[in-house]
Amino acid sequence: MRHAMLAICALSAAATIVACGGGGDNGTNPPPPPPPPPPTLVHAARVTATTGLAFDPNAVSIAAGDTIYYTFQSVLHNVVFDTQNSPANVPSTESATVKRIFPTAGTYAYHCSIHPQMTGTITVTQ
Ligand SMILES: [Cu+2]
Repeated sequence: MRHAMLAICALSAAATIVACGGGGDNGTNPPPPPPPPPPTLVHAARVTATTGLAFDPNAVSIAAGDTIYYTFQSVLHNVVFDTQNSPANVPSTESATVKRIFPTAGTYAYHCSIHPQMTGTITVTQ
């Protein structure tokens, strides 16, 4: 019994080169992706209770809901608020940072009870 010879056809080496038409610019480019959303803004300001016995800066304006970071240098200070409905006073602290949030518009005066000449004001706008 003779087996049928399978003819194996080698693919032609003549590759068909399909030239891509370069002239297809007809305004169909996809739109650019939208820009990423802006980062969440953190509203905060810093007040430093300095070794020079001052609050620096001693007047700060922020918006309601913003945070003040009180940074205490290497001298013991505190923050005693003189205004009704202020955030909690900051007990005597050194070499640390304590934050207070001001949720309500108003003008908040404060001082350091250890150094009465140290005074400051936080003005909170709506
Ligand atoms: Cu002080």
